[in-house]
Amino acid sequence: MAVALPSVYIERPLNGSTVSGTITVKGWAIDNASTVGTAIGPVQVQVDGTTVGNATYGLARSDVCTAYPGRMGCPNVGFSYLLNTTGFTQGPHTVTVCVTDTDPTPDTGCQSVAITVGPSLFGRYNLAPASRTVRPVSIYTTSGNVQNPSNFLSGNPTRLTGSGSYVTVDFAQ
Ligand SMILES: [Ca+2]
Repeated sequence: MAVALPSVYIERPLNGSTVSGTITVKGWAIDNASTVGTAIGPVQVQVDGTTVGNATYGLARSDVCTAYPGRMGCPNVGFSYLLNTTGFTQGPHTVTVCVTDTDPTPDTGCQSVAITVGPSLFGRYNLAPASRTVRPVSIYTTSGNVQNPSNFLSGNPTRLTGSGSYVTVDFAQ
């Protein structure tokens, strides 16, 4: 008899969606698609095949348990995980969630969704080139107690004393 692997369903992010910042990976998981199984153990979240963490499992999902009545763990079969995508390169990635049942023969079921990591929320307003070294050319203004502000331009020490003191430099760009 074929082993029915645990069923896992990723509801967010949507397959093919473009995301940025911290996103919620959520869905539900139950054992064995065809018979009543065991409780689900770890719910592992992977990005491009590398494990990034374990989701919180046990969120109430009575809607799922109405569709799949009598499953172990019901109605608390939902999972959720906060995934910070800011460290990932922009472009396509694969988010995979793998769940393992808890009987003496562990079986693992996985589901994957394809996402595209887009620019961050304010990325479209950042017009700076990705890599360019700029240097201040002049002191625009100072406020408060600033000693030798022009030292800032030559890489020598500038001392700011007291809260609220600042130097505004001009990059002439
Ligand atoms: Ca099993």
